Formats: sequence, structure tokens, C-alpha cells
Amino acid sequence: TKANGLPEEKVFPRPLKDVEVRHTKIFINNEWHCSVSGKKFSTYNPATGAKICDVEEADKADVEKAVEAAKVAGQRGSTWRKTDASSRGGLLNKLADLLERDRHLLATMESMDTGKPFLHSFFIDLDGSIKTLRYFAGWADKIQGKTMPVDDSFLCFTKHEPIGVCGAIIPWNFPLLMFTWKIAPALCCGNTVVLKPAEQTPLTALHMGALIKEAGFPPGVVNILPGFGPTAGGALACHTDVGKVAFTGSTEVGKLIQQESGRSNLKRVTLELGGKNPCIVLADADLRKAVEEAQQGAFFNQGQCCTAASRVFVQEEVYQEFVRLSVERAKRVVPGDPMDPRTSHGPQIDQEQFDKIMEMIKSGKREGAKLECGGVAVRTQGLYIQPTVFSEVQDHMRIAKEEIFGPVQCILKFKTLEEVIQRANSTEYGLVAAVFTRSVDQALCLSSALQCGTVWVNCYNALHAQTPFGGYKMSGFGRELGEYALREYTEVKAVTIKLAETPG
Ligand code: TXE
Repeated sequence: TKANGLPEEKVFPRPLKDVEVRHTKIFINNEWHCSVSGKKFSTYNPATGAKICDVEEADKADVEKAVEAAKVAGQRGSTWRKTDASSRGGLLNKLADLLERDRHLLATMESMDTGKPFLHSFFIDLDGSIKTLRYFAGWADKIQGKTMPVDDSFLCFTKHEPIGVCGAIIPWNFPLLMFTWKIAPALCCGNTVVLKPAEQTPLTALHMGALIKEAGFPPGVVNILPGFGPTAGGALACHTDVGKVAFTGSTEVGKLIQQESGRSNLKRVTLELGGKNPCIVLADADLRKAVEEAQQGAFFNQGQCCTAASRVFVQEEVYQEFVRLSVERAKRVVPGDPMDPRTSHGPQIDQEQFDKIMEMIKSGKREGAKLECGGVAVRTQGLYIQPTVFSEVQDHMRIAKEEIFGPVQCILKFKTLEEVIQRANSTEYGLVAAVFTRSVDQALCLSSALQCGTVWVNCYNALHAQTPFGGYKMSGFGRELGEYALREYTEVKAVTIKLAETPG
């Protein structure tokens, strides 16, 4: 792969011209529905500000319909319950085939709706989505319990059963990838799903509805409800027939989801929330590589990643050089049209996020961090922010404490390992961390000491379908991906049988 994370290719794939958005309605029971209220909302292209289309707006009444459909689809005796485990895997693989077939369309639509560069959509989001579906397709017929050697004359075994109706509420930064991270483990374990995409980015989720139907999933197994958080999302979080909610988004809303669970039916909850992730560069690191990876970690997806490398701690011996190289690199990033294959940096998702980031940049300057480059909006149209580097960042500053969710790299200086461990951990978050060093001892020492769900050594954003992902502390709980994800979508049932005599 090349330095920007994309494969080395002579001929790059091209976005489709004039994509026609065919699916704008609520998807329940494998059918397209208008909203009960008759309301619609608009989705916009953040690169131009132009409206793409109107989408039906789901609310409580639509959630009721969808949950009922999902409940019926998963009840005893239903087609889905009678589907062989291996056939569930077959359906997920078929869905992956359809994503491959529609890869150009989905990548184009994803870039239109989010503003992310088309090649990133094509190679990263689509690739990750397809691999996630195939990975969990493989697990479907390998979800098995144990037999326990209990005392006396009993036979005892466990079964891992589906939870039932699983709600999923997802954000706008990786719409398709988050869609597959939620549905793939849920379906592989035999659950049914009601999913609400983010209001900013409903389009690829709705196209997935069409593919789910085409793949042959029975009606009601997956239901997709575009709509807003407090209304449609809230209704899902407090619904008593929903057995589990998986949420990715802000820590603030994560807390609400947990509260709603407590107030309603104690539904299982998994939360994947924000981060203020330390990226630690030791003096012995391959410096050019560290500069490259740390900055990609900070700017990837316009900085709109829960995994963003938002606190880069650099050891004092190499600090000046690291800052110099980082500034040089940041200046080479040219924001541009997401559909242009040369573009690696697009606009922010919406005005609200844009304003929040600009406000954070102002606070950095006010609190005395050194603005090395960027810090300003680019272009009059769209929501572009120039890639920004701050040096001399101090731990107490807002830019070092709060999630910025924009293309802002904050570089801090440290002296000793003990000091950086303490400072890296003094945050309410604990999602990911990265360490750059040539020393195995130092890498292992830091990977034990850092309080977070993922530690990357000499790499960044190295996510794989096989590897669990999730947070410590207020970055949430539960794990997505990997075998660990199966636990979050199953209940364990122990069956104990009295035998006539002790076996043996
Ligand atoms: O998130 P929200 P927003 C962080 C990031 C960003 C901030 C705000 O710092 O700047 O959150 O972004 C739904 N009940 N992350 O406002 O509101 C909402 O409709 C139920 C980190 O976009 O948390 C959407 O589908 N659902 C993050 C989803 O929650 C509710 C990704 C996420 O939106 C709801 C995004 C409610 N009361 C933002 N309110 C990550 N972890 O990657 C909203 N929603």
C-alpha cells in the first residue's frame, strides 16, 4: 500500500456519474413505507451544500411497526428461526456479493452523502464492510455451547441463543461500515434488527435495504428507519420489545441510551463512544513513519473518527523534528472535490460540526497553543477546514481534553515513559492508543499500561474484522468485530438434565 493507505494501482476506480437515488423510504418487512406522520427530511452533499433528496422521516409510530415486524420475523416457528445456521452464513455471504457488485454505486453514494474522498469510500469503507459481512458469515454455524462436567447424575450443556430484536443506532462518519458492524454479528447469531442510520447520512443504509431483500433475507429480519435521534432513536432505545441496543456515537447520547435501558426493560446495551486517543512517539522511533502514521491518524476522514490520533505525545529529543516534519506534511494535504481521485481530504459533515471544530481551534489559540499551520476554513463553498497542526499543546487545554472531531493535530512534549503513561491515561476516555518505538520492551510496557481497548504499535487505524474493537472507561463497553462480538448478540442458556444414574 502507498503512504496514504490506498493500494498502489495504475488505474483507479471512478465514481459513477449521475447517481440516481432510488431508495428514500422506510424499510420494514422487505417493503418500502412512507412515514406514519407523512414527514420527510432532506439530506445534503457536504462538499457543495446541495440537497441530494428528501427521505421519509421515521418516528415512534414507525419504530412500533418495525419492532413488531422484527419480533414476528424472529418468533418461534418463523422462517428465520427455522433457517439453518449455515444458511444464515450463506445469506450474509450473498449480501457481501451484492456489495461487491454495487461497490461503485455504494462508494459514490457514500461520498456524496458524507463528503469523504471517493477512493477512501471505495477502498476503505467498502472493503471493510464486505470483509465484515464475510467474516461473520463464517461464524454463523460455529456458534456453539459447552458440556459441563457437573457433580452427581446430571448432564449439563449450554446453548448460545439469539437475544431477539436488536436495535442499532449509528453515526454519520462511517455509515456503511457501521451498518455492517451492527447487522453482521446480529444476523450471524440469528437475531433480527431494527437500525436507525444517522440523519445526515441515510442513503447507503437504504440501498442496503434493497440488497438485503435481494439477497433473500426473510421479511422483517432487517428493518431500516431513517430519522432523528431523540425521536426515532429514542423510541428504539426505550422500546420494551427490543432486547438489545448497539449504539455508536457521542458519549452524551450513549449515557441517555443506557438510562433508557434502565427505565424500560434493561435491554442489553453496547456503546462505542468518543475518544481522546494518545499517540506516543518515543525518541527511538522511525520518525518519518511515525510522522506519517500519526498525521494520517489525525486527519483521516477529515478527523471525524472516534479513533482519531488527537493527542500526539512526542519525546523531547525528537520533538522539534517531529513538529517540523508534521507541518511540512500537513501543508501538502490539499482539500478538494471528494469525487476527484487526487483528493485525500474532503469537507466536514455539516455546519454544526464545522462550527464546533472552528470553535475548538479558536480555543487552542486563546489558551496559548502554537498554531503551526491551517486553522482556517478553505473555500467559500462547502464545509472545508484546512488541515491544522498545533504544537506546544498543554494537558489542561480544551484541545487536549475534548474530542474535536476535525482535522486538528495536537502535539505535546514529554520526557519519560512514566510521565507519558500517567498523562496519556488521565482522560475519561479509553478507546485506542498508538505507540511508535523500535524497542519491543517499551512497546510492551506501554501496551500494558495504557487504559484503552486497542493499542497499535508502529501503525495506526489498523482495524480488522477478526480483532475486537471497543472502549475502556467512558469510550463505552462491549466489543464489536472478532469472536468477542458474538457474546454481545447471544444469551447463554444452561440446560441441566437429571439422569437416572451417574454416568461412568
Ligand atoms: O452525535 P450523536 P453527533 C461525537 C463527536 C461529535 C459528537 C456529536 O465528538 O462531534 O459526537 O456528533 C443518534 N436517542 N461522535 O451529534 O448525536 C443520532 O441520530 C437515541 C463520535 O452526530 O451521538 C445518530 O444516529 N439516538 C462518534 C447517532 O445517535 C440518538 C460518531 C449519533 O449521533 C439520540 C459520531 C437520542 N437522544 C459522533 N440523539 C464515534 N464514536 O465515532 C442522537 N441520536
